[in-house]
Amino acid sequence: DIAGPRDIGLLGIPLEAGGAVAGTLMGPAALRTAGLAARLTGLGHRVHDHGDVTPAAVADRDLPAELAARCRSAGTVAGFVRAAHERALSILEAGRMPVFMGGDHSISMGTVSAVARHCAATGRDLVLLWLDAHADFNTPATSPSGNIHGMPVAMLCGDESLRPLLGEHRFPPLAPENVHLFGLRSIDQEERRAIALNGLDGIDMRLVDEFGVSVLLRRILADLDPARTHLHVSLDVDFLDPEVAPGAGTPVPGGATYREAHLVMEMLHDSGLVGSLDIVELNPFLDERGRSAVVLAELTASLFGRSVLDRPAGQRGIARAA
Ligand code: EXY
Ligand code: MN
Ligand code: MN
Ligand code: MN
Repeated sequence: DIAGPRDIGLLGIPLEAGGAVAGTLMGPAALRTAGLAARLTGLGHRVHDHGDVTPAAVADRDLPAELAARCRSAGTVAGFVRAAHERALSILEAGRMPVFMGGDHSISMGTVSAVARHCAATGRDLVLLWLDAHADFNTPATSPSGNIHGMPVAMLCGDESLRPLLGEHRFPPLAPENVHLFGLRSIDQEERRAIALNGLDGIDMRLVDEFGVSVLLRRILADLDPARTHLHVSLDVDFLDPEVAPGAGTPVPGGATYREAHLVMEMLHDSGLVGSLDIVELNPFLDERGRSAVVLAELTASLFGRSVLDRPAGQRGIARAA
């Protein structure tokens, strides 16, 4: 339950090789410059900054030829993913709540796989909330771009062709029904088919417009038990509308408003279910005077309890009301 003060472990994963546009390697630095740690200590949490990962030395030739041929910079991405996995595990095993700072969305192949191992070891059910304009559910065989940041969800759901990126590390694949893609508005044809075929919960902006984020989030959270559930939130900056957060390498119009994003975080805080967070795809090179970095830092503060008014205990946890 993240209602009380938490021991938070920050970890930077400065990876840009998973995407087409350079710049996300500066993401961790921008989030630190936006005062992420101070915003969390200001809420009474204890924050330990573990610095940035040092990637393992992996070359394309160390990977299956087909994987290296179909995926851009597969060796480089693999080096960061393996390092992220190892460092993430040690933060979790130290009993700290990890906040992973990307870096492109490929980092989640390392972070979420570590969370999956930790949950299996501690007997908790892992539920994934993927806040993103994109499904990130391509495989090397279906990807239109070969960019690995469009594939992490497929890997986490057990796609065998992507597993070599993690090297000798193993993890229990996520159950597709526990994967909630939220904010969708740009999906490739093959992804669309695969989402339906695999039974992932896809929530597109059409549903957000019709029902609103609170109803849709409450539906996801309603029957989850904080005693058994570890909810991992993976926040892609392009979940937000490009007008709100321009520092994104794959922007898509029609994203979440500033308040919709904060409401999601405020409800997640009240649910007491969140055990770990990724903040990814921030590209400071495309940002405007750090605006997107500040928005992401503010959203993280909302996830950790920043609110305008004190809510009487009775009113908290509204996210879980039927
Ligand atoms: N679906 C497209 C692809 O696979 O190339 C675009 C993916 C964008 C991924 C960014 C991280 O969200
Ligand atoms: Mn734990
Ligand atoms: Mn993404
Ligand atoms: Mn995205």
